[in-house]
Amino acid sequence: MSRTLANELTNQIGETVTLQGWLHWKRDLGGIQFALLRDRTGIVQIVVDKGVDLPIAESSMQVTGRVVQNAKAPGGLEVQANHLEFFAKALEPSPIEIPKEEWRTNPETLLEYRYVSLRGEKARASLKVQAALVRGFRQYLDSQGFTEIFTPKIVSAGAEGGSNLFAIDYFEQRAYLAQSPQLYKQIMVGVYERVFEVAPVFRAEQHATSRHLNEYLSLDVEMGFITDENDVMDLEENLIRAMLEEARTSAAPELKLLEVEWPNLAEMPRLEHAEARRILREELSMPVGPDFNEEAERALGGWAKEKWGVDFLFVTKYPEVARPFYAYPEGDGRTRGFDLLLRGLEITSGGQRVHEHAMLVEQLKKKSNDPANFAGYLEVFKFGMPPHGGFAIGAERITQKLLGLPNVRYARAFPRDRHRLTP
Ligand code: AMO
Repeated sequence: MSRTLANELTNQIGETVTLQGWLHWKRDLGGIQFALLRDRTGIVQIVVDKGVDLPIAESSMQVTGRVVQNAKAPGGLEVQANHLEFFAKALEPSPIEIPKEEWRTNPETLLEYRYVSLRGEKARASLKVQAALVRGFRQYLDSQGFTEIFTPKIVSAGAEGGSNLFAIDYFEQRAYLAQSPQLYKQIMVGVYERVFEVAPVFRAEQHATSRHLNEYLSLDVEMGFITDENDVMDLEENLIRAMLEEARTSAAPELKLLEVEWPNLAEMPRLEHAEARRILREELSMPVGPDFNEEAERALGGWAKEKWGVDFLFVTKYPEVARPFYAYPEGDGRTRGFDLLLRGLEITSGGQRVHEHAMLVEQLKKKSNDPANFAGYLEVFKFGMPPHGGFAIGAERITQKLLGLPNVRYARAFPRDRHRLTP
């Protein structure tokens, strides 16, 4: 037996084929039964004799039959079954009606029964687009001389400051789940100049929001021998174009199914933080602090779309008070740190980093960090670190905004949020 996939049937009209997949849906029309079989490439209509006892939807199965044209069937083809076999019959009706899966139908239920709701077409399509974005990330950076690295996720101190650290018992010591690979990717610049990592990171976010996860996939980049943060933004612009191009070419049916509105990739303007703040205050009448909250980001995104027709917007020269100790200070309260917004949501933080030992100790102290806690990290700065910088893209956030998902949770197979540890 050789298996034919749903998307290969157009070449097999009139022939007998064997398909494998899941019973997506079934309907008994008295004289005849219709079923839909779903495999990794699509959905096929199956015509089944009335005498056959079809099991519950989501049973896994094999169908042998003849491929015929039928204008009314999905894709214009159907298979007239003459033999059916079931690998594992579903034991009970799925708690989610998979063919009717809808974004807005009770999100809690979709997440609760993720082990089956993920089989829905939109859920599958979303994560497939994400896989293509991540593939594009790797491919582009490979092509630019970057080396992929794998850094520890059990660490002795937080890298991003703040209180959102998960503490764990590490034998006799206190350890933490890594908030980011920040310190390690910098150390690795001293080894390879250009590095990237694709790995989960952990944030103990106190509040459940539509854009925060407690575990997310961080797409990290770090590069040495830069002039300033503009080199880093130049790289990120091209990287994002390459990631989206990979999605556009390798996940075209998924993007179509999700009715994705393609963003403007031609321009990604760079707006200084002080100017962004002025716009928010004066033009949009919004009270703003040094770090923009969700509403401010959304307003700024809307402003940039209306004014310049852009979807991506860099906010540059973040003030020191809103950045971690490793951000390179300009000496006037600003840093060489930036954020990138997509459709009014921060999808990236990045910038140039401090590369001199003395300045780094200074910056740590300024942020009330005890340099002793960063001893292992500081060591490398005694050994000729070049000017360097980088950024991290939140994989779920870019997926969420590209696809227009209402919640970042749908951009992760098994989201961890304030109240969710299963499935
Ligand atoms: P930052 O903390 O801003 O920077 O995180 C970088 C990017 O990660 C995503 N992100 C999140 N996504 C989902 N849930 C969360 N709780 C969450 N927190 C952050 C966002 C954000 O822009 N070390 C720096 C990066 C660098 O400078 O290289 C860092 O981690 O998309």
